[in-house]
Amino acid sequence: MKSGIIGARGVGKSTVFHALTGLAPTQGQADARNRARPGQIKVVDPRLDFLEATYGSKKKVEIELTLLDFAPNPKEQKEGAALDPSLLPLIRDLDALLFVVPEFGGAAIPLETAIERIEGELVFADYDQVERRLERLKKEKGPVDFERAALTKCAGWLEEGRPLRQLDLTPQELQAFASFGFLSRKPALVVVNCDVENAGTEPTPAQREALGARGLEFFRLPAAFEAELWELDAESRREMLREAGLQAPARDRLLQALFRYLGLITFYTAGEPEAHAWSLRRGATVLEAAGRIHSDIARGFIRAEVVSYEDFAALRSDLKVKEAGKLRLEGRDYVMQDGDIIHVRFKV
Ligand SMILES: Nc1nc2c(ncn2[C@@H]2O[C@H](COP(=O)(O)OP(=O)(O)OP(=O)(O)O)[C@@H](O)[C@H]2O)c(=O)[nH]1
Ligand SMILES: [Mg+2]
Repeated sequence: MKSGIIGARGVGKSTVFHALTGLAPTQGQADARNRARPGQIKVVDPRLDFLEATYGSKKKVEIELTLLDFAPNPKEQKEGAALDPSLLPLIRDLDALLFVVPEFGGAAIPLETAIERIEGELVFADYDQVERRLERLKKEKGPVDFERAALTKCAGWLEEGRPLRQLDLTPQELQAFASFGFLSRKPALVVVNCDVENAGTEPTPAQREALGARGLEFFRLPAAFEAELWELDAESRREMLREAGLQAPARDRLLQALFRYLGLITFYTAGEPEAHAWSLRRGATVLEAAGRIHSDIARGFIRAEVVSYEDFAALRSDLKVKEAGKLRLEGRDYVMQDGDIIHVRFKV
C-alpha cells in the first residue's frame, strides 16, 4: 500500500509527511535523483495491542503503509499548480493520494476551490494520456476496437471535467486500463493542513457536498503541531496535547480513515511467538488471507479456524473461545470480516 502527498508548492506537504511519519525534512531533499522520499507508517491498532497483551506475544507486527513525499521542481511546477508534471510517472504508481490543502496562518483559499484545482489537474493529466493513446491506436493493427471505445467513453467523461473515480467501468475496461494508472481514479483523501485551534472544525454542508460529489474523503490535520509532537518525550507530548485541548493526535485517526477508505480490512494471526496484523481487500476470501501470510499456506490450505475479535476479546483465551462454541471452521470460500483472527490448517 503506497500513497503519495500532492498539492501546490509550499502548502505544507513535507510538514504533513513529517506529522504522519515522524521523518523531519532533510537538507538537499530536492535532489533530482531523489524526488520521492518514502516513509513507513505503522498503523496504531488497539486490537493488536490487546492480542499482544493477552497472548503474551514476544513480538508485535503492525500493518505498515508507505507514504511518499515528493520534491517538486520549481521550474516544472508552476506557482499555485497542484502537480509537478515531471513527477507524473511516479504518481501513476500509487494506490492512493493525499491532497494537501492549506488553511494555516489565515492564508486559506476556499476548500472547494482548492479541490477543484487539484482535481482539475488530475483530470487534465488523464485526458492528455487518453488522447495520446487514442492517437497511437490509429496506427496500431490488430483488435483495438474495444480499447478505442473504452477510451472514448473516458475522454467524454474527462472532457466534462469529471474524475474517472466516478465513472462506471466494466471489469473488462478496468483490465484494459490496468497499466494506465489513471490519476483521477485513485482514491484521494483531502488533508486540510490547519492551525491547531481549528483542528476540530467540521466541514460546512457546501464543502461536504463538493467532496461527496467527487467521491473524496476529508480530514483535518494540524500538521506543524503534530510534526512537533514527534520531537518530544511522552510526558511533554501529553502536556502539549492537553494545552491544545486535544485528546490524541489526529494522525492515527487519519491513517485509520485512509485504510477504510481504501477498502481494506484488518485480520490477525496471534499466539505466543507473535501478534500480527494484516491488511486485506474488503470482500477477500480466507484463501486470499492465507496467501497474504505465505504462498505455501494458501497452496496447502485445508481449513481455517476463525474467531471474531469481539468474541475473543470477551472470552480472552483460545480454550474459552472453543468451549463457548465461538471457534468456526471455515473453508476456502469464506469471506473474511474485519477483525477476524485466523489460524490456517495446511499441508505442504
Ligand atoms: N504555521 C504553520 N506553518 C506551516 C504549516 N505547515 C507548513 N508550514 C510552513 O510552510 C512552509 C512550507 O512547508 P512545507 O511543508 O515545506 O511545504 P511543502 O508543500 O512541502 O513545500 P514544497 O515541497 O516546497 O512544495 C514551511 O515554512 C512550514 O514551516 C502549518 O500547519 N502551520
Ligand atoms: Mg516539500
